[in-house]
This record gives sequence, structure tokens and C-alpha cells, in this order.
Amino acid sequence: MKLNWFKKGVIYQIYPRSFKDSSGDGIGDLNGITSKLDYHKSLYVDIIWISPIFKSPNKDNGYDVSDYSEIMPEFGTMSDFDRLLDKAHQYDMKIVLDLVPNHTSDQHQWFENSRASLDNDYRDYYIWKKPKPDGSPPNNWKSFFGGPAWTYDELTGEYYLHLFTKYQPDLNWENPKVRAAMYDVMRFWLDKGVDGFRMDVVTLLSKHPYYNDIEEGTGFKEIIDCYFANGPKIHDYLHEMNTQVMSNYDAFSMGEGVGVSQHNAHLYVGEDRKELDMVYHFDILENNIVNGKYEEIANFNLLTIKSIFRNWQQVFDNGGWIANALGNHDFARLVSRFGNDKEYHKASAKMLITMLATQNGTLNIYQGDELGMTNIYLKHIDEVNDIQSRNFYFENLETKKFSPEVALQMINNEGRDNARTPMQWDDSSNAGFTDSEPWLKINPNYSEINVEQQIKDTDSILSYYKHILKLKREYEIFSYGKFEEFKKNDKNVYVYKKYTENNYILLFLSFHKHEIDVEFDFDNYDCLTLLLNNYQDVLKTSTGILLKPYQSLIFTNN
Ligand code: TEU
Repeated sequence: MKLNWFKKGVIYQIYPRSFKDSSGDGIGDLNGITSKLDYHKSLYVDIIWISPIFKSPNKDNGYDVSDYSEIMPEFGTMSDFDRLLDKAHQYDMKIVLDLVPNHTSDQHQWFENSRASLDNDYRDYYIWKKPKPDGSPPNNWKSFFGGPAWTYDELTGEYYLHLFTKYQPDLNWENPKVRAAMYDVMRFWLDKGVDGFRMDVVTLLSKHPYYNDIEEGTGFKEIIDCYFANGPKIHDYLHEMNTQVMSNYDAFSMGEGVGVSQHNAHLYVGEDRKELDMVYHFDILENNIVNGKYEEIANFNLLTIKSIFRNWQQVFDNGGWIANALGNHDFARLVSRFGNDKEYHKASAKMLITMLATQNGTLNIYQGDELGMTNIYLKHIDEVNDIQSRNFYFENLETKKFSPEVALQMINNEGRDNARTPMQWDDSSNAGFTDSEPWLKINPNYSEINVEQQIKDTDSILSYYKHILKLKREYEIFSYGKFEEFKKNDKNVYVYKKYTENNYILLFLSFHKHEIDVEFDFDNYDCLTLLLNNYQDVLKTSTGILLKPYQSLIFTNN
């Protein structure tokens, strides 16, 4: 396997709206990011992925692009971006942009032209279909964010496809002009010096040509895997994109791996394939989602998580590469979902990053997780910004599937705003994020959970992140290496070894809120060095080790 900078690098995702406001309008911006690059440097971050910064009407906060070559005015100007890129490079950090190639905003010039008549040059840039004889949509597909995936356009009497909101029409990648236009966009940014792209829902680019109705009762995952993602030409497109664009630069691509499993991952990320450099998958992120984001939530289960990590090892064995993430701007907060955001907030946040940073693959950290930022409680739907959550709420008022109170509770548990509340810099008003009214409510716990306080505290979550990320930089074995697991069937502790020919690290991670006695046969305990511990002590017993609630330990043989 080839080793290179982006495999070992730590990626830090910035959601620019919520990171740091420098202009005083309550919205984060590029200069805000530039002013905090010292922070990233001190955190041992290598690569910064910035969620979309392109011009957008913000129906889906930038994932609805109306001009791919212009900066969103709220975020600043092109010179602000150039300064940010320059300074990051001076600091030896890379900048990765979030490309949205599957759909544009309905306010993009291409779509405005496309919808204007049946026979203009842009008609074929999008996916238009005639209504069924009774006037209904071409098929029964529902969009990811609720409601039909087709919207009727009066002017030309046809429906257009949008797998997300009606403001995000899907591009027609069958059309070579669309592909060429997107490749031009990519070259524009790469020529400026950006270091790669995170590619939004890139697995959806090729549509299944028959547009069959989805059978009644088909599950959420199956709909995505079989109807929306992995279309018949996806690998042709990605290969073309790689050969025509990406391979001409020292840049990398990380696909959002919607519909990618360990069974088909090799096709996307195998070194021999020349498509994407890595994907991140949803097996853990959506592990507790049984039937649609807000429908039925299963309990967190360590055995499933273990088996997911175990199964994904195959991809490495076959020469592929993936990224690991437990949180991003589309999910509730990591520590609230997978840890314990109350009495074991600190310990569980530290334990979770220990697990994530030592799995094979590129580590993705989402802004604020390094502080253990938690979910927020929103009292009323008026406080909810996220279009996915709002659509769910208002659709539910009609279907009455859940009471409005239960619907709001679901949004509080799983909704995307949880991850989008502004970054908590200090305990001054508005958490040091802005001088004015923030665009989204700030989590009231900012007076206890904030950067300034955690920088001072050597035992804070932030200090622990710095420590482990420094170790990750020093010890290649954190990112690569063979993986051996112990106690596979234990539902409370995760024990594994990463090893190369001469070296190894051995990990004990407790997912339990009580002390737990772990039997383990150390053959040479006295020769091991303790690299990292999220508590002060290690309680070695005659039969193994006693772990405190959510304790994590890393030993090494050298
Ligand atoms: O997300 C795609 C998306 O909706 C997933 O997060 C979803 O939960 C998963 O695919 C289901 O398996 C991307 C962006 O990250 C998101 O912010 C955008 O809203 C969306 O695409 C549309 O661009």
C-alpha cells in the first residue's frame, strides 16, 4: 500500500457559518477561519475541510450552490479566501473544499436557463421527465429530506428530479457538457492551490436509468444503496474525473460514501481503480437509524460498532483506503450520541477520540468535538434552522404520525442543528463567536465548555485531543498497521492491538458507566509503556485490568 500525506493526515472539518464571525453580522466567515489557524496548528491538524463556501441562497446552508466560482458574500471575498489559503500553506496545513457535484441551487444560472423552455442548450443539464398520464410525478421516489423527489414546473409542464430539497435540482451527469463544466470548476480551485475536495453525495451522480418505482416496504438503507447510489455509470464518471482532473494535481478526493459498504468500497477507493482516494461511510454514523433519520432509533450497541470496524478492515487488506468519522455537520454531537454527555462527559469524549484516532484510515474531526461540545435543546420549532428537521416537523403535522412534542424531541435527539451551533471560544457573551446576534442559538453550556477554559486546563478534552493527535503524528502505527481484536463478544469493552513487524500498540476502551474488571493475559506487562490514559491511574489486577467508567488506555511495546 502506498503511504502518503493525506492518509496519515488529520482532517478537521469547519462548518464556516458557525466557526468564527469576524465581520460582526452573526455569521462565521473566512477571515474568522484565518484568525484561528494558530488554533488548528496547535491541535496538530494537517488538513482543513471547509463545508461549502460558494455563492448560495442557503436553503441548505451552502449545499445549494448558485455559483461555484464565487465566494458566498456573507463569508467574504476571493481575496479573503486567497489569504486563508496562503496562510494555511505557510503553516504547512492543507485546505480542502467541499464540492457539491450532484446538484446545484435552483438559482444557479444553469437551472434558470434549463427551466426556461423545452429546447434550450441547458435543458439537458438537469433531469426532466414528463408527468404520468394522470399528472402525477414520474415515479414514487421520496427525497432525502421528505416529500416527493420530483417537482412540477408549470412553465414547461415537466417534473425535475431533486434527491434533496426542491431547491437542489440534480444535475444530469449523462450529459458530457455537465461533466466538463464540473471539471472546469474543479480545475479553477485546484489551479488556485487548494489541496483537494470532499465530494458531497458523489455516489449519487449516476442515476439508475429506469427510474423504477420503489417497492412498498423497502427499507431506508436499501433505497439508498439500490435506487439512489451506485448507478451503472458511477465508476466511469469517477474514473474520468480522476484522469481528466485530479491526477494532474497533488490533491486528494474524499467522497461522502452514501451507499458505500465494505462490499463495494474497493470499486471506489481501490488504488488500482483511479477513482477516489478515500470515502467515509455511514455504517457507524447511521448505525442507530433504523428507518429514516427521525423514525425509529435503536440503542447504541458496541458489538455492532466493533463488527463495523472489523469488516471495514477488508478494504485496507485489498489496497483501498477510507476515512473515519463519528460526527459531522449532518448528525447530532458525537459525545451525546456515542458517549455520555453528563457525568462522564470528559472521560467518554476522550475515550471516543482514542478509538477513532487509532483505527486504520484517515481521521476526520468535526469542529467542537475536540471540546466535547454537546447536543442543544431547542424548545420550539421556530428555533430550528435545519431544512431537513423543519421539513420533517411540518410534514409530520400533516401525517400526524407523531405528536408535535415527540417530533420536536426527535429533532432534539438527532437533528442537524445539534452540530451546527456556533463554536464555543470563551465564556464572554455569544461564546466569543460573534459580537452580534448569532445566526443559530448558542449552546447555553458555553460558559463551562469553551476553548479558552480548556486551553488552560491540562486535563481538558482539548488538551487530550492535542496529546493524542501529536502521538498520531509520531506513531505511524495509529494510522496504518495490522489489526487484531480481543474479546470480540464483550459488549462493554473494546480491546485491540495494532501492529507492524516490530511494534505494536494495545488498547483498552471501556464503553461502560461502571468500573469493569477485564480479564486479559498480558504476556509481558512490565515491559509495556503506557502511552495514554484518560484517567490518572492504571489498575492492574492479577487477572487483567480494572477499567474505570469510559476509561481508555494505550500501551506500546517500545
Ligand atoms: O449529505 C447527504 C446526506 O443527506 C447524508 O448525510 C444522509 O444522512 C445520508 O446520506 C443517508 O445515508 C450531504 C451533506 O453533507 C448535507 O449537509 C447536505 O444537506 C446534503 O448532502 C445535500 O447536499
